[in-house]
Order: sequence, then structure tokens, then C-alpha cells
Amino acid sequence: MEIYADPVTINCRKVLAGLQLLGIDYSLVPVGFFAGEHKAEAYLNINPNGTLPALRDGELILWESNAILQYAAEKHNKTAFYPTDPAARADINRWLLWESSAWMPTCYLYLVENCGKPMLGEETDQSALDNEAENFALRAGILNDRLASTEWLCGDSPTIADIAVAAPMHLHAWSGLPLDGFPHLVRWMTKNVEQLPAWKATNIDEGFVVNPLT
Ligand SMILES: N[C@@H](CCC(=O)N[C@@H](CS)C(=O)NCC(=O)O)C(=O)O
Repeated sequence: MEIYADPVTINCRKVLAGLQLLGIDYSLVPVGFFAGEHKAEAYLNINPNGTLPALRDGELILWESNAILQYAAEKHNKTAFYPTDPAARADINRWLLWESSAWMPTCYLYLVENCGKPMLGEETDQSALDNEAENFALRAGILNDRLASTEWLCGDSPTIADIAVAAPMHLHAWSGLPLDGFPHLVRWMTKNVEQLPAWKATNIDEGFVVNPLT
């Protein structure tokens, strides 16, 4: 299994941490995000979207980070992390879809404004952050409510949903995610997800250099 990725990005870290949680071996094919290698023809032949990550497994080429985690877990029968019971699986699938459509976009705005722009010497747009605050609070509140009654997002042990939903928060201190008032979400992120060996092994530190792969 080959993973085309730059570990600094949210969705790449998601897949690398997820595969480590699942205990599945992979080889990393580095594609430099800040060097723009994901827009070069060689990579566009793998993923015409020009986004990271992508997987190659024999004849199969697959993009969409959550689809990669679902495929890997299913192929290797990792039912502890992606149960086959229809209701349990539907619950996980729901969080994967929600992450991609609702959670990632709101977290991403903070990453761009508070990390990406300063790194590139651009000014943070405070009005963009102010305008997003209500939407972020709505989504964070949904997670906080859920995590008030469960240890992990989908029960008593981690699943691929935890990794997927944590990924957009991976640099939460640096990106300044406004997490005050969401104690269950903070507890889950700092005491659960961030303590997983798979998460620690894929850690990206604050202030990484702009072009880490070259
Ligand atoms: N829904 C896709 C999103 C992929 C995505 O947007 N990846 C980012 C890195 S986290 C990227 O490559 N962005 C480059 C671009 O949008 O041009 C997934 O989950 O794989």
C-alpha cells in the first residue's frame, strides 16, 4: 500500500495516523504540499483533483482521505476500529462525512488565517475569523455534546472516526481554535486522541518549515 502524502497537511496526517492506529503497513510517497508537487502532472495522473492524500494498492488508486481509511480497515478486517454492525458502522460513516463537509472547512479557516498566512508572510484576516466564530461554535458544540456521554466519539474505544475528526484540529493551539467552553471536546482531544501512539508518531510541530520535504 503506497500513500502519496505530505504529513504536514490535515488529510495526510489523518491517513497516516489512521493507518498506524489500524496497524497497517504502508510506504510513504512524499509529495511536497508547499512545493506544489500535488499540482504537477505526475501527481495529477494519480489524483486529478490535485489534492492530497491518495493511495495506490495494486490496481486500485483511491483519493478522499476518509475513503482510504474505510478501505484499509475493511480490507484488513480491522473490525475493532471499523465495526461491521450496521448501526455502529453507520455512526462512524456519519462522522466521517460530517468531518469532510462541516468540521474540516470551519477548522481549516483558522489554520489558514492563523498559521498558513503568517508563515507565508501574509496578514491574518480577523474579520474572516470573526465571521466564522458562530459556525465554529455550532460544530464544536455538536462534538462537545456527543463527547459528554462517550469516552471516544463512537463508544469506549477509538475508531477511524476519532482520527478523522481530530485531524482538522491537529494544530489546534497554533491555529487558535476557540475551544473554551467545550470541555468534553478538549478532554477527548488532549487526553484521548493526543495520547494515542499513532497520533504521537505522526506529530507535526508548530512552526514547521514551509517546504519540509525539499
Ligand atoms: N476531501 C479531501 C480533501 C483533500 C484536500 O483538500 N487536501 C488538502 C490538503 S489537507 C489539499 O491537498 N489541498 C490542496 C488544494 O486544495 O489545492 C480528502 O479528504 O482527501
